[in-house]
Amino acid sequence: MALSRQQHLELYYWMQLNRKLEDLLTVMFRQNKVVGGVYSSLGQEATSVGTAYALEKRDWIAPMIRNLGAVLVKGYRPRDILMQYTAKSGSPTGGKDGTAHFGDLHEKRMVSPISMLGDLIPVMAGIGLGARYLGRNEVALTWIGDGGSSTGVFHEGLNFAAVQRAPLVLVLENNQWAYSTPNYLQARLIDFADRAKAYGIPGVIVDGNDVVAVYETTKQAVEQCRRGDGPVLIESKTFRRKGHAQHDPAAYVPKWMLKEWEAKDPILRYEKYLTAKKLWTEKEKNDILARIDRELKEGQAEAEASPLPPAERAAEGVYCDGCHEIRAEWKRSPKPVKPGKNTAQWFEGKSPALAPSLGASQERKEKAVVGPSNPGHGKNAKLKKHKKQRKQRK
Ligand SMILES: Cc1ncc(C[n+]2csc(CCOP(=O)(O)OP(=O)(O)O)c2C)c(N)n1
Ligand SMILES: [Mg+2]
Repeated sequence: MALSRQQHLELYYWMQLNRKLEDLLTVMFRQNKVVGGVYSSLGQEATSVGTAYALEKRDWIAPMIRNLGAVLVKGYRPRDILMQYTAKSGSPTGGKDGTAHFGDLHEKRMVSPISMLGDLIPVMAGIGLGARYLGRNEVALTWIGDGGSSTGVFHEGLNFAAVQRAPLVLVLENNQWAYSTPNYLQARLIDFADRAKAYGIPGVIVDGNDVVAVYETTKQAVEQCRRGDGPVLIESKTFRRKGHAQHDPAAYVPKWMLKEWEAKDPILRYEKYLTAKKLWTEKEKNDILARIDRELKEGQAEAEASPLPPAERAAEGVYCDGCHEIRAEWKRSPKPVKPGKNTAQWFEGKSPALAPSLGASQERKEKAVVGPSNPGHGKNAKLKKHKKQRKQRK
């Protein structure tokens, strides 16, 4: 599980690419070249990158507005992003949408974000369950904010995922603010990870500005899901260092708070770590920065040269005319990946008394539901008995 030197350098590359691409988008926004909004993830790069980096190619993500880093790790290139934000015809949506609303269900396995906070949670639980039915051991991961965790669908989705033991990793990015609402007005909790208790699933806390810790925690959660013992809620403690979007100067954020979090900048912190652990040379750092610079320049030139989509295409793709193909074979595998029998490990040290009984009672319940001796019991049998008695009375 330990990261190789090469992987350490990759994490640095992705975080810097995330930041520098957003810096460029901000400049382009001010030049009026961007169609739609730019939502900064300044200070949150370690969360996006570290979580996505813990996944494999076969796994699924559904990003939120501050997860550009994850989108890049999943395989989109700066040119794709720049075309998308400028609504050019070469963009992933062919210029039909700006901002972050794009995805790819076939190659990259990225579900397009939707604006309704929380709605991706049941969607991703379903994707994880779908994979299990098909006998594929894949994990679905999505993110939610401290604010988004107050929605009804957060609770419904996570509860559903928990009872189904869906292979879902939910990363709750506690960046302390939801627009201008501080997180203490969002929930009466110090740790949002405690929300997990309501669903009987593990809730873990990670320092969201420490990319290695984020990666390692997510990797563990992913493995837990692969074993069939999902879902897992990870609270990443971090900070939103810009306003909600470009229009918001965030004057409501106290200066001292901002300063405190600037000092915890995830990229500067990681640079110090790489140097202290002798994981890189000055030349390697400069090469990475030069590569990013080159990729952004090329991407921007390509995006600016790409035309806007022709007006005739406005009606295309509104209704499906063979553009969507159901590729999955909806046959249950003879050997489905079964849900795990207990989640005891994750409860260790938290509630040891509860852990074994939770596993055992769950096992009993699963047998009762799926066991072959079921049909004679329950509602049907009672109904038959009732009908028989009525007949006899007549
Ligand atoms: C269900 C729903 N309610 C309200 C909104 C409007 N809205 C968009 S982002 C946002 C704040 C979200 O805060 P948080 O979840 O903490 O995420 P952050 O912006 O901090 O990353 C709100 C209220 C929405 N998109 N969906
Ligand atoms: Mg927030």
